[in-house]
Amino acid sequence: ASHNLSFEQRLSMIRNKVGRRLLEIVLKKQSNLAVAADVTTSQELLSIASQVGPHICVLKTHVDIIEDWNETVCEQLVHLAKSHQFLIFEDRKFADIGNTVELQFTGGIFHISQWADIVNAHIIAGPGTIQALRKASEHCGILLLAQMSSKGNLAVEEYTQKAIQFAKQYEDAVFGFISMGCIGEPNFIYFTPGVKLEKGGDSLGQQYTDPKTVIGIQKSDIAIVGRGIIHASDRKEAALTYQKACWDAYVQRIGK
Ligand code: 5IU
Repeated sequence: ASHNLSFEQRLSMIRNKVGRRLLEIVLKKQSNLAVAADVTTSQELLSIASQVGPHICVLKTHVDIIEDWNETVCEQLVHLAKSHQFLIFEDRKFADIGNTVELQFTGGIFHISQWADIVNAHIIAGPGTIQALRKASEHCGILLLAQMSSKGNLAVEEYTQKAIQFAKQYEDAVFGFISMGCIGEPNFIYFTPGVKLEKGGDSLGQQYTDPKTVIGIQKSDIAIVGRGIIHASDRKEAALTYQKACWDAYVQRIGK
């Protein structure tokens, strides 16, 4: 499936309000860049959020790898998200039965439902996972994993199609996918991880594609960049470079 509509044209097509808010931010900041902050201390997480904040639409977190997470850190992160205008995407990849997912989403020591704007879910356990997330918070938009960037992953063909089917069924809550590009209709938003200006991968199966290919050719919407920015000597400058590369690829694709 392929379309050539702009973010402006798609805004009113998105059913979920977090999805619409995301496109408003994307347009206002001219940024379709998400940064993956895979770091292990709250100090690093917060410093990344303030360094790259002006250049991103989304900050993707893995709170369970932060060794000193607490409520104050959470408040500071939310504050940075408000002042720099980005959404917080907790990459929790919920995958259990609905009842367990509800507890994981709302409880534990992270209380993800209280601060995350976006979370994602595997479809392996069936629609109950989505139902639980939707029931627990109407403030949090959901992305479904339809494809993955890692070598040998099983999210292919029929599995991908099933994710699309689930998304359509829960379009009030699900506003997009983790996928390698545009795999469906313009009323969903496509997020792609495994993005880096230098092609290649890592020693554990990650496979990188450059922004131009991801946004321009594979027609994804939001590029998720982790180590390409996190490991740069100047993260702010790297974020600006990626912001421009991703936005230019979008503008070229749309033909404006
Ligand atoms: N991530 C992937 N691939 C996937 C999914 C998630 O890389 O298919 I779903 C996450 C893992 C990490 C980030 O948080 O995206 C990519 O980071 P690097 O750009 O550092 O590889």
